[in-house]
Amino acid sequence: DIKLTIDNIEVTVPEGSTLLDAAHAAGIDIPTLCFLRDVNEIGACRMCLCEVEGARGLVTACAFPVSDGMVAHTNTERLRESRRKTLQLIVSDHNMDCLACVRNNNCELQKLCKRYGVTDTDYYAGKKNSFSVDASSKSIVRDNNKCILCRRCVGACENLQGIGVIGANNRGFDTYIGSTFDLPLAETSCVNCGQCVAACPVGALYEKDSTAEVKAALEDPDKFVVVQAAPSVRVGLGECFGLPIGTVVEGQMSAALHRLGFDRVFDTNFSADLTILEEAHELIDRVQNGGALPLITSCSPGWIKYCEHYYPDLLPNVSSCKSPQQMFGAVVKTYYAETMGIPVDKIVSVSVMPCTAKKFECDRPDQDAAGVQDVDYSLTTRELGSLINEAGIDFVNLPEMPYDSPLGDYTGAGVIFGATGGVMEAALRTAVETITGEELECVEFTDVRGVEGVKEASYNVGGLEVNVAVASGLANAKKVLDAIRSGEKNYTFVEIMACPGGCVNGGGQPIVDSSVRNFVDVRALRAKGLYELDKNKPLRKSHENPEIIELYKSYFGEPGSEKAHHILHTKYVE
Ligand code: HC0
Ligand code: SF4
Repeated sequence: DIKLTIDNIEVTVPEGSTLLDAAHAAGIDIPTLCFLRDVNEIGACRMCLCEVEGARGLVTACAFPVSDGMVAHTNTERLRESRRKTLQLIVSDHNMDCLACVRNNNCELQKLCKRYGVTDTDYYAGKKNSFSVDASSKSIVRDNNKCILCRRCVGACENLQGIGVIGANNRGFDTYIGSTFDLPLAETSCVNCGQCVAACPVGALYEKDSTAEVKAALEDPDKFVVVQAAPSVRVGLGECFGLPIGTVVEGQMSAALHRLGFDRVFDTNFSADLTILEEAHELIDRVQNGGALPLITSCSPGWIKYCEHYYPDLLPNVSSCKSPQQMFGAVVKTYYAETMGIPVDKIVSVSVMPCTAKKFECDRPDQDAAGVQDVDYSLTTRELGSLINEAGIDFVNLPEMPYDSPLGDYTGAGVIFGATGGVMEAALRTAVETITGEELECVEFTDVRGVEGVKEASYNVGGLEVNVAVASGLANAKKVLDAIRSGEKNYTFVEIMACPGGCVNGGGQPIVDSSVRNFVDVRALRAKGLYELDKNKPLRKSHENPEIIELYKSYFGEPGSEKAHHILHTKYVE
């Protein structure tokens, strides 16, 4: 351990800590802008400069290792003046269009300007850069007029996802963040994951907003507007209303969606259960009949696009199952429309997802079981938060409401989809019972839980050796995919989620300030909420969901039936 003094307080911290860590341990928040742990550790923005007695000049706290007996100061007038200057320089080349900004009130630059009393936005008045906004992508908008060149987005794309389609172009005053050859984002290999959006401290990156279209549908008396909400939204949405990270707000969310005027409020967890029936069937079929193995999950649209760009040779391994979002949309416009006698062209199908890539997924080809798009609009958790806020709904104090039935009931297996390893565990619960014909003694497959980037396990299932791997974050997925490609690993079943930690940490979830994200594991806190929900469910295996049993009995017949294939499965493009 190391003992040091920060702002007249004695602190003891583990070896290897930086001054930023040590100050945090002492309850002091040193301001940062470019530093995002494990994403961008370049020590470039100079916001975190501090004084260390005996050191030459000021030090960058985010990178400076502490040592025994060190004496540091984080809040002297010299430092405050330096931070003011840094901020003044940034805002002098920023369009300061705060009122029209999606990050108004949730912007790290705005917060720091307030904290250091920077109000003179033209202190260094002069030429400002002016950029056109890149709205080419179906998921992400890039507005360089707000960019502060912190490079957190660049780090997210490169280090978390291993993609690196955005980087700094030009030099000096002309520097801007863009794609190679300045291509529109839609023409690059961007997979729409939104990890760059979640990393952005300001309003330079945000999702393509679909709230106007959804509000118009809700106002239209001729439309029957249904909504489904993804597993992870219920452990993220509360953050939009000041609740602690990972708070479960399932019942409040249903109540809010009803109040917003949706005609039916359904649950993607239901179709997660449905996905398991189809995917477990596909797995068993491939194992027994010599199909392409490993089978790889298909529910994460960022991962699908990545596979199409970088591993097209592995597309035969990817499950043909549509994602739960798309299965839901397909079931609403076929089974539900037919059973309830609602004309398909009256139905507007909306989803709420922790994801930006789901917007892209809605528009993919062969996602139109009833001849029209399965899902019409996909909103992020943040967009739903803004609709609820605009409606003046007192979210935190809302009396809880259940989800509508049918298509609203789920088992514990469906809800854990949102955490990395959840789809694997849910599939194992069903596949193992199907193969062995015996009831599982313990439904918890803890080897595949947790936030590690790559997890592996082996199970003996009725004499059959089943090797599984789970990867989240595309840089981690790459390791698993390369091992499959080279033949080094012999997996039976592989789960891949594009975002690190899975959907709970999706690019559409509420954005967590770096001053928090640098010190807590947001992924683990949100995942905990999902596993709690699972634990408290009376039914924890997808094939025991009574609404799913009924759906097969009255409509699809068996998992993998011709009708199921037509409605619930899809193809990919090489
Ligand atoms: Fe997910 Fe999904 S679990 S991708 O991670 O599989 O976005 O939460 O809705 O579709 O269910 C996201 C989350 C979903 C889907 C489900 C899957
Ligand atoms: Fe990179 Fe994902 Fe952002 Fe696209 S959406 S630029 S892949 S981080």
